[in-house]
Amino acid sequence: MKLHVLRASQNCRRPISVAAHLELDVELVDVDMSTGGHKQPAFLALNPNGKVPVLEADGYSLWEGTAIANHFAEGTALMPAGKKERAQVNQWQQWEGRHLGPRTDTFDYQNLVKPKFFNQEPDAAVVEKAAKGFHAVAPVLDTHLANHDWIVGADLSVADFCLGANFQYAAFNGLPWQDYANIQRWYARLSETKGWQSSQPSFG
Ligand SMILES: N[C@@H](CCC(=O)N[C@@H](CS)C(=O)NCC(=O)O)C(=O)O
Repeated sequence: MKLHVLRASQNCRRPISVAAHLELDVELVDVDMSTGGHKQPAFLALNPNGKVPVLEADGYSLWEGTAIANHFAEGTALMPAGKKERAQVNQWQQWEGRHLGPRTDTFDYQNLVKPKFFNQEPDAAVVEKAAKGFHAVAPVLDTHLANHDWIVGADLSVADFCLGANFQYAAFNGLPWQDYANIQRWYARLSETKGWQSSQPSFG
């Protein structure tokens, strides 16, 4: 299987970290976005959205990082067997995609990507709006983690990797997460896992 990626992206970190944790035989293929590699016909045949990540497997392709992460996790210890727990994995992933991710993405893009790749200043108004949005949703996760070591049940699951990607640059992208001690402790726990350590991207 080939996983086409931009290693620095939080969307790609989700399936990359799960594959690394499970030691799956997945070849990472770096897509050169600077030359539009993701808009070429061969790439668009795999993912008509022209975005990474996309999995190229035997006879099929799969896009959306969380969907790929779940596909990898299926049938392993990272995907709970119980119906209730699987629904909770789904719940947190949906919440991440809709409420948390857009806010953390903004910090990555405005404070890291724009200055480094486009030589542009962050847009202060956009960052301020994202900070407000982040503070509106982060307490939900922080409160949950006050009495849970992991996102779902008692064990590490694919949900931890999917949510963890939101915080991969929090130490230096200006994300205002300082007051969320439970998120920080959980993220430190995730950072000790094999999958997280062996998928650490270098930004740039
Ligand atoms: N919802 C998608 C988002 C994928 C996405 O936005 N990927 C970015 C990299 S982080 C991309 O390929 N952008 C290129 C473009 O939009 O032209 C996922 O979670 O996989």
